[in-house]
Amino acid sequence: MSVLDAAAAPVSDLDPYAEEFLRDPYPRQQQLREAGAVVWLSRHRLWAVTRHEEVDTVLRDPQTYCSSRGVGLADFARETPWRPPSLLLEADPPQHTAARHAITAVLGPRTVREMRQAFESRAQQLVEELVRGGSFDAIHDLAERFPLTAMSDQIGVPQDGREHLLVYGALAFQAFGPRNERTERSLREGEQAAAWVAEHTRLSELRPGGLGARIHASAVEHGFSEQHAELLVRSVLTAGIDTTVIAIGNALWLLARHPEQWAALRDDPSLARTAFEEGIRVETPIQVFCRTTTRAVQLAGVPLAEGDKLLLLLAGANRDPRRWEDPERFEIRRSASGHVGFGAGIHACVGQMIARLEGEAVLSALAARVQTLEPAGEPRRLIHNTLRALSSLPLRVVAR
Ligand code: OVM
Repeated sequence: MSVLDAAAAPVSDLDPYAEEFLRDPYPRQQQLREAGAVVWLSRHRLWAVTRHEEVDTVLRDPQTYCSSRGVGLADFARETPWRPPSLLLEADPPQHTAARHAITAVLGPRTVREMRQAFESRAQQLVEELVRGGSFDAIHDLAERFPLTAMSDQIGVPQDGREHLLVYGALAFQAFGPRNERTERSLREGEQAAAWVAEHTRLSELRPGGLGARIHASAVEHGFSEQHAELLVRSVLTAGIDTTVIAIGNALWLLARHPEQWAALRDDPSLARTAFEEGIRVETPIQVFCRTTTRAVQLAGVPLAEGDKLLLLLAGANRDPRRWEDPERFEIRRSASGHVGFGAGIHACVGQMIARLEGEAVLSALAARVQTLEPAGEPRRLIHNTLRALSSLPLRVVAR
């Protein structure tokens, strides 16, 4: 950015990685959104893209806004990434296209259909147990337990050590932020988890016939080396468990705080899927992702230089009043489709149909079995560079 151009663009010294921002992000995201569609963040020297229309535009133009220079603050053209880049997330066409094909061949509609029965029974079983107990920690006892059992079984990792997937997911997302104390701590505390994940990307460690083994095989069939096949399995282990834990936890928190929305779901469990989607819109698990410009370009009238980093406020876009009526309101009957919580365009979440199936299974099992769902103590918030999540959520339920 030249000195001249700076005058044309709004500037903010808000720090999206400051603790007070992360604790209560929505008023600050709104402030940035009202300052402009594209705002220069002087503290981190990058652009915030604040509104739904422009976030969507950037996500759908991977030629101009690339992923191969990293989708966090680190520019891979200048800095060494903390781990070998993902062949899927941190890649552009044509390399990305090949990786996407290899993985989509496994995670397609047929696979998703075949998982429904197992997910529904596991969700019903867990809910039954929790209803008997009456009160529980919805993060530990439900939001974490469901993906860690049902989805890990599908992937085909052994039971022993699965909890490393939560630590590893949190670490990978932390590292999209700056190398601040949060990132450093996650790197220190995630060392064992990273070793476990690396080991369990290997075909020899994955259950034959499971998603992991099938992705590995599909990758090799698509011409990837053994090592690259392992990297593709790593994508699923990174992004396939922790994210759904958070989305389920956030949905439960929203439902517990909005009794009329809970009542609507209980009275019509077929709303489970849209309720989960609406939860992702208002409490977007992955709050931000970055892109890097491949050329000089104007976005919303703001001139960007080649190599500029853009911080896409996905959560801000999902609450943009230009796109959503009464955006702050959690309304499970609304159509939240078009939200960017799963991204958009060629990089849109490859596991989103599985995520939705998980959310639907958990929420419909609760709706079928529970009369009232209430807070039973103060939730605890995780303060994280990229993720909007709770670490504890005490709930009380009464059977119907
Ligand atoms: C990956 C990946 C994909 C999506 C999200 C993500 C850490 C990682 O390919 O490793 O977040």
